[in-house]
Amino acid sequence: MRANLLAILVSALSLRVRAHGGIWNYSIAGTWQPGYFPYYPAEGQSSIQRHWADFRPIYDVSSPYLVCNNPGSNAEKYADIPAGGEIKAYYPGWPHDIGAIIVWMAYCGVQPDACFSFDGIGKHWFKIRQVGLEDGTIRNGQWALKELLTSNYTWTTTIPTSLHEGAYLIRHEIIALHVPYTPEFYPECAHLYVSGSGQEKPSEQYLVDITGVWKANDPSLNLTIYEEPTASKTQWVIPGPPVWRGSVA
Ligand SMILES: *[C@@H]1O[C@H](CO)[C@@H](O)[C@H](O)[C@H]1NC(C)=O
Ligand SMILES: *[C@@H]1O[C@H](CO)[C@@H](O)[C@H](O)[C@H]1NC(C)=O
Ligand SMILES: *[C@@H]1O[C@H](CO)[C@@H](O)[C@H](O)[C@H]1NC(C)=O
Ligand SMILES: [Cu+2]
Repeated sequence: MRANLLAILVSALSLRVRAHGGIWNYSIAGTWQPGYFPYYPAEGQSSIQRHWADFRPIYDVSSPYLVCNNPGSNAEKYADIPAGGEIKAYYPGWPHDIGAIIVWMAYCGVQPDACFSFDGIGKHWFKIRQVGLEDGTIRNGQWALKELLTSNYTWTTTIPTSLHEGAYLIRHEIIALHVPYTPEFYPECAHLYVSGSGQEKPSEQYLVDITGVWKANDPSLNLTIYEEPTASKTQWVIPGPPVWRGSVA
């Protein structure tokens, strides 16, 4: 019954929302974790993922929804992962092949449930992985999103081994660049508790406020991939701070 309803809902909705998407599930240190499903009522769902309303992108770079999507309200639970562990994000499909994927974290606090009282606003966020244009030209080259399309719509990230233990938000962000002068941001967040003996935290130079990190006039974001001189460039500068990897490889 529920499965049928889901099938009907998804096929009806896909007519309108085909062009967009988001993360549906995570595999965390080998354990499968359902995501929050935006087209069901929040009631009855239990997920490590913060709530999001629909598959549409965020356009406004100063919107609080850029942090953990709209509305970005709390998950119901968190997942345990050791520092150095792997997190895989599964998308149910992805339609765009030009753009970057950036994975971020923010420290919520020492208690395992600290993210339930942390809104993610402020200078707390650091990158742990970023992939933009890997090879070729802006118009036709190998982008992170092309890699996503040929990897079972799965994006794998390792939690830095030396990261101090504690509760963290993890935020996956797709930046799609196929619409001229209109970058699309697709963020989703999940609650984690990272364990381990690591002692490191990223220093100031790695930390940013998400509502403020992107500039609407940044030439890496406000561009058209279809016209010269941009189309045939072989470099695309990934905006924002450097990636924090910690001192242990
Ligand atoms: C994946 O997430 C979707 C959406 O929340 C959910 O319907 C499905 O049951 C999940 N699959 C698994 C294996 O957890
Ligand atoms: C591809 O991803 C789906 C989840 O979206 C998963 O159920 C399936 O096992 C994955 N296949 C492979 C080969 O990893
Ligand atoms: C983006 O670039 C276009 C074309 O150069 C320009 O007209 C527009 O004002 C720019 N937008 C922003 C927000 O800077
Ligand atoms: Cu789209």
